[in-house]
Amino acid sequence: MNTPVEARLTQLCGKSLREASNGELYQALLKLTQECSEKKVAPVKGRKLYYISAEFLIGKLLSNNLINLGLYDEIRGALSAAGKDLAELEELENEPSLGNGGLGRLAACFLDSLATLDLPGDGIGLRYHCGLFRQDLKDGFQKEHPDMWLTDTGWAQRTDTVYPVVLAGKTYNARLYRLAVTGYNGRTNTLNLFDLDTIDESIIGQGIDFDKTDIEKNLTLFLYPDDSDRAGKLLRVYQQYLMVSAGAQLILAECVARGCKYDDLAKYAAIQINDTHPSMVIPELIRLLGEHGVDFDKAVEIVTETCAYTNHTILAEALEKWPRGDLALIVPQLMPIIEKLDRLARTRTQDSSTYIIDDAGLVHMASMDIHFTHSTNGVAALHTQILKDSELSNFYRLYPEKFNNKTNGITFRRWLLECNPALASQIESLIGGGFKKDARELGKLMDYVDNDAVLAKFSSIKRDNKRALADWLYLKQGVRINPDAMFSIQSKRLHEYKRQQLNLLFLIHQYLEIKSGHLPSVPLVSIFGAKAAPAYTTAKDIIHALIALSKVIAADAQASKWMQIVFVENYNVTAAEKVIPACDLSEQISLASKEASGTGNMKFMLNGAVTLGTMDGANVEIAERVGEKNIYIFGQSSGQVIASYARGTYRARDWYDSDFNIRRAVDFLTGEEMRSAGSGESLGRLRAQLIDSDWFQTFPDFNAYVVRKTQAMQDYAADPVHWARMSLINVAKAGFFSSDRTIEEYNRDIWHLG
Ligand code: 26Q
Repeated sequence: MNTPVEARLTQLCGKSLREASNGELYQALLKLTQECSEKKVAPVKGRKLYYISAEFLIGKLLSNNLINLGLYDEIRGALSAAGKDLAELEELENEPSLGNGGLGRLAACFLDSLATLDLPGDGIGLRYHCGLFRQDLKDGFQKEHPDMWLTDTGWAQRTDTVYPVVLAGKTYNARLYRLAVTGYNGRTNTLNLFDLDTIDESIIGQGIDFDKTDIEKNLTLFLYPDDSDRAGKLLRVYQQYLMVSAGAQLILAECVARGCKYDDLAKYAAIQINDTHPSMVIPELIRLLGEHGVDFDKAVEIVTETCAYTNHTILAEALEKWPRGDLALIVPQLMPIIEKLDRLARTRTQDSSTYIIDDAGLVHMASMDIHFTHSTNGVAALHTQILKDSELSNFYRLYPEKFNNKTNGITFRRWLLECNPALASQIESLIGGGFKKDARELGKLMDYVDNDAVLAKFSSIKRDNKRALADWLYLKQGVRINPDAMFSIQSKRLHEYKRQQLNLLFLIHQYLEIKSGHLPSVPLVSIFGAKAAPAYTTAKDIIHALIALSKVIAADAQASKWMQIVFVENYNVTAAEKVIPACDLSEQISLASKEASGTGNMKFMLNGAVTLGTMDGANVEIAERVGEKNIYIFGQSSGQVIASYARGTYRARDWYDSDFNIRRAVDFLTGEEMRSAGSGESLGRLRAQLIDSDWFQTFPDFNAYVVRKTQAMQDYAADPVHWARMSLINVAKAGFFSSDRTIEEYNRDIWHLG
């Protein structure tokens, strides 16, 4: 029997499903989804949200869209009846990696939730020709290659809309591309991405180097890697202004088309500024309103009422500050406005730490955001508290009413239904399908914590997922891992504050213990997935050390029975969907106070992993919900860390000198075994960096980490049923971390849409 959907698919193929090639089927499915999603575009009545972000890490869209449109099972069935495999078709899709990590993925989850909740909310961003670089780990070092993801046909549709944008006195045409965002059983919204027609991919040279001189050819060529050194980032300013100027013109055009007069913009639009990357939208809107006859004071009032700002970090080095000379060169039209805003801010406060332009002539983007938006939010309870108490305390004193928390969330459609269908259907068989729209219903799983049959089923799903990951890794990288071992996974950007080096030192310690006859309670497979910013030497040294250690262990017949290290090459959304469902122990081990929230922690929890973590970011809220018996917490508190930074007395060398285990592990880095598996130069640099600086305080938490991780391994080995119960409790308590809840809070407190 041919269903209407199947009939339409066949029609779009122009031949039977059996005769069609995978390529033809993929194109037909793309068309079919587009047709179906267009039917769900709904008119906007009241206020509409514009989420402006330099990054939208949306990942592959085929399965996601089929699930959200309710077509997944039907299409998969029809394909399989014709001898075709949906998973194979998915392989044909390039992943749009239009983000670095958490902030970009958060934006993608938010778009999914907005559409699912039937809220009018569109994204505004850039159509990078190359997303985050492709990572290659041959020879034990990270090499970067351009990620050419764009194909002639794709999800983002070219439009005839172009907006003029003036950069350094020259006019460029920003072309609008529109990508449909489908909600789960909800409406269709739009991700608006801007690009220039003149981009020239042939100017890419070695690796990800390219000719930096010609804006017309390179402006949207690359997504900028989250870089540790901020030098030579002028192109970032060009990109940011292209995005906000075209975005602001789009917003005004849409609102005017709906009947907005320029002075009632706030009734039609809410603009969320995703970190400081889009902050220039504030002066740009004031400038554009001015062109339409709105005077400066009124424009400031309108923009303040329309815009809100989200802070994603307390790392001082990541807060954007641009030399006024650079802005005067690239966006001279904004300088008089930024200067006026600075003078206006100074009439409100004598506190020079809150000025927009400082004595050195640096323009502080976050300061402009806090003064001239009506809301500043942090992304987890602890992070918001730290903003109020220390990082932004001077602003908090000035505007206590503007500060609020919005704990991050993740979309359960991608991070459960799509990536872990077996678990999703097991949950549905127990508590019904209501959790797909109302994640809090997962709490009903608590009725089964003592049900042995349910726990056994949970364990067997996890085992299957671990086997599937093992097969995938073998296929992709040729490594074989033991699916019966405990899987500990740390996958996230490589950064010293996230402390992959702490995990590294543990693994060295474990290896040395095994070599001295102290066997662990269970074999451990340690899986890493991480990209390092191309200019971030220490981060690259940590990758290299992990790979070298993995070789040392693999070459040792005794140790390799007990431990194995695998570095997943080119970790991205597609890899995350394979890795996360297979995890037993989720490593969330940042230095307390430094990880604003984390969202990987939520994805692992939702898929039944137990967290090993510090009291940082959203780990605190996870611990609160699952209870201390169902999470492994260790390490200094954020209060202790903040006090220690204030004292400035931390000396890594003292710990190295006085602690045998630390010294033994650190010295192993440059011992014979490691040097024969890796580069003496890189390993020596990492060892010196740890002893001479260790800015993110690995050593003080080392012993506590060893103790807690060893405990987790013992518990896992001793009582699998107990472990399954902890796993179930983690899933049951994950409901709070749905991005649907986060978006409802943004809407209730900040946006007031519809
Ligand atoms: C800035 C200037 C020049 C080049 C790059 C950048 C840049 C790019 C990306 C700076 C920062 C980012 C990304 C930051 C980020 O992902 N932050 C994470 O946001 C998540 C969502 O709120 C949190 O969960 C994480 O804790 C936070 O680290």
